[in-house]
Amino acid sequence: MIELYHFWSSVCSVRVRMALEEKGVAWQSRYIDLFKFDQLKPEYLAINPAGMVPALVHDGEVICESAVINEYIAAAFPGIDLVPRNPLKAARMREFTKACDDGFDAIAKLTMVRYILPKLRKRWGDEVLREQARHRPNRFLQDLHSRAVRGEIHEDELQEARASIEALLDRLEITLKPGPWIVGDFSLADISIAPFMFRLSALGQDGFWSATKRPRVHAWYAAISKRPAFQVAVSWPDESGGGYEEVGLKTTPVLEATAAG
Ligand SMILES: N[C@@H](CCC(=O)N[C@@H](CS)C(=O)NCC(=O)O)C(=O)O
Repeated sequence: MIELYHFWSSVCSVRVRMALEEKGVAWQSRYIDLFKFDQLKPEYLAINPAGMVPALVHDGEVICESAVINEYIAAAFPGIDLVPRNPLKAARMREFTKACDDGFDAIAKLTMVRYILPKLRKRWGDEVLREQARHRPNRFLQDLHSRAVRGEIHEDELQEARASIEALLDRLEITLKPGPWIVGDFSLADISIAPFMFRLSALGQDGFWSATKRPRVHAWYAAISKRPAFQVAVSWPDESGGGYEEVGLKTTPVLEATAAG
């Protein structure tokens, strides 16, 4: 029995849905609505005391952290190899995944101002949001949410976040030189960054990898968008409705992206 505690748009949840889909693993959905604060309810904290999604439960064993979960999925289930057998390539894959994890804060800041805060405000008043911010699972999220509600995430900070995303994408452009995937064969490295890029594209930031600016990243994103696992993983519905469109963002239609690629 495999259960995944996840949320439709959570980039880390998309990572794990992609890995499960690539492996063809059947799983049960346990939906944690981050806009209803399900992640902070005692019944979920009993599963993941960190109060974050995703969490995978396999035969009663809980595994947390998307990169760790994906390594587990890669090792525990038959099917496509998601970790290279070559130790050096495996090391390169982990280095790249770590760089993506380190880049998460920058994505979270851009996401906060354009998507999360506007969507939360449609459901809750600022008083509730201020209170919930205090209960967020870690210092980074507590600070991000409380400053967002107070309107304290300013353009200079967002500019810094964009610069750090540019640096990660520069690294990706160089890494992709031999291709076709990040470490040669398709691996968890590709899965670790694709959901970040889907989010950036929903935020209207796909100019970061236009064909002229970063041609290899452009071609790589077109190729990964065609993978059925990617399409399934990014298409999980917003179970409380509204999607990205509710706050004026576009969900890049996956099939259209495929046709364009
Ligand atoms: N390092 C963690 C990060 C998980 C994470 O930050 N999850 C976000 C959604 S993408 C979350 O659950 N946030 C809860 C909150 O904002 O209260 C992982 O890779 O799984």
